[in-house]
Amino acid sequence: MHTTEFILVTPQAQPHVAHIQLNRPKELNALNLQLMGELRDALKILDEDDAVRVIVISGNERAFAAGADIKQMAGKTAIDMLHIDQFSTWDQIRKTKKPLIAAVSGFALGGGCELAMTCDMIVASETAVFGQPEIKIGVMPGAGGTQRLTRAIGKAKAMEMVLTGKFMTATEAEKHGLINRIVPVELYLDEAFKLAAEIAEMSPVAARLAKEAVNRAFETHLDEGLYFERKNFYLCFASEDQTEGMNAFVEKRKPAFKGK
Ligand code: CO8
Repeated sequence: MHTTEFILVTPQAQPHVAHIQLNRPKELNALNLQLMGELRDALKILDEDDAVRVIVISGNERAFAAGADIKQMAGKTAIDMLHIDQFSTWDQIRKTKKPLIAAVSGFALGGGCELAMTCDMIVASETAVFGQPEIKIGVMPGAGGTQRLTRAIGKAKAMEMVLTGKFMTATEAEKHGLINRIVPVELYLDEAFKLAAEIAEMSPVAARLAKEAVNRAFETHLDEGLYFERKNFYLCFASEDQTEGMNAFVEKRKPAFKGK
């Protein structure tokens, strides 16, 4: 793994589970370009590492991430932003094949909320707050917030959050389907790792194909999504893990998945 300044990477935080911690605590993990580049590179390496099956991304208790780095963006013109092309980094993160779990405590705002929503699941501490407050600084969400938030919590709530910049508590976020669960703050990381461990026991082949298929639900019409799901379902039957998983069931034993 490369040396990183703004993230901490533990490839085997527990068996088959990697941990990336966003680590700019004084700036509430504001997502500057370097941090995002480090995150993209780390995810690519972990995605290619056969020993890793699930990746947990967290911040710290006070902040998952308080958004894009406003200080870095403040003086930029539209053409600067076009040349910087930061969203190609986000596009690559989105292509991560392994399941990503965001462990969120404290602020998940702007790009921080968008990063959590780019993950496949969100485990939140009871102190977590979610928001797209960009409107308050004269802009709007740019890394998928208008799309992912709307799909997750519905138009009315998403519109209100995006147009007023109001935050949503963890309790509201759970009620509206944005997150998987809320736990006391001292347990949020453990809970994310517990969920990761559960997924890491499954066939990595099936997990990859299933993740792709669930994501299609957001990206396409039902007909095409069902077609895509079916193709991936058939593809599972080309894996040794499928034979192992089904035989283990018949033989009443625990399967030993190999990711093949
Ligand atoms: N960018 C840069 N610095 C930040 C950011 C940020 N987003 N958020 C906090 N900080 C810094 C503060 O400036 C402060 O630094 P300093 O000590 O040097 O003054 C330090 O972190 C601590 O913050 P506060 O003193 O403000 O802490 P409070 O507890 O008083 O307030 C808040 C916490 C409410 C989270 C407050 O810091 C805040 O409102 N932050 C900005 C939130 C925001 O507007 N986020 C959206 C940013 S725009 C965006 O995300 C666009 C996304 C699209 C592109 C995505 C690409 C990555």
